[in-house]
Amino acid sequence: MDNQLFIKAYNLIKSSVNILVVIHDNPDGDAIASACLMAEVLSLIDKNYTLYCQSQTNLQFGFLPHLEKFTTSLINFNFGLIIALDCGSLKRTKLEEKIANRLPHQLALEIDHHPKIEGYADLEIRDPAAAATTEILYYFLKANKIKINKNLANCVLTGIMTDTSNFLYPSTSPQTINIASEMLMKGARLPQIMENTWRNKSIASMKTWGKAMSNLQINKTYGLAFTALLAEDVPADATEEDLEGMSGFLSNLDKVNGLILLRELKDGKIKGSLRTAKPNVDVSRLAQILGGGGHPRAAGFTIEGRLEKTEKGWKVI
Ligand SMILES: [Mn+2]
Repeated sequence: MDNQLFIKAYNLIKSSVNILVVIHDNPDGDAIASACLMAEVLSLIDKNYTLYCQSQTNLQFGFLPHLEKFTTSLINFNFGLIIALDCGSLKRTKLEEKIANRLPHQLALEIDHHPKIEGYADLEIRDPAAAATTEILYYFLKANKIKINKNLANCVLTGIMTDTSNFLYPSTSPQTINIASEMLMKGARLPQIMENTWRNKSIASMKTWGKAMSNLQINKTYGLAFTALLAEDVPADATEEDLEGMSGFLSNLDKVNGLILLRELKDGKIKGSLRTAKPNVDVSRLAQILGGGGHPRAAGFTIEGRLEKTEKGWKVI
């Protein structure tokens, strides 16, 4: 990527006062690690900043720096600079009105690895080939000669490990592995990251995953695997984090073009997750038709409705 763009971004940050860092709702490891990395950079140069996420950020990431600074509500919107990280689209910031109607002196910087949906930022750094937003942020640190301390190394590696599902997804490039290796040498703690992001499954989580596995079916016409979770299939004490990573795991199924996981949410909606391991299949196109989005290999959507089991499979009613 163009070093000049990263230098421009850092100059913009350095010349700004009162900065807002925002990530997408229901944040994943990459989004949270990206925000924590930016918070560390802003702390190192003594900037005033606010970390915002509409949803409560998961305590499992408590090992990352500045996690405790996240807020789910903003008192005002008098920020000089808004930095959106890993958001995919303006909609997922959950501040779309405020950002779209910001005052002319309020600038927006977007850093993301999702395919472009709309242009709203004054400065946009996007690389859909990057395995994680923290991978792009690594190049931001390098271009600006910011010394990578243990905190920054932990953030970069957490984003990479969670967004590639521990190097499982094809987005993992030779550079991704090189960066991960460099982060270990700079003090990132891989065992701690794995303990907190992968080896932390609860019994409710295992039971839900089991239910999704036993409901698996294959549509021979499209070579697609699909499965569904009704509201009653999910134990009451299961959290969103318990269900994280499930579709990625199910997509390990052999001899299919992809996987669709449908899950009834409590509010009368259905959440769909799409995954594929095939380089010639783009599941984000189907997700977009259904009002969602994502990457070619991993995408999702939310629709209104309930699920009903029929002879042929599942029907949305
Ligand atoms: Mn990401």
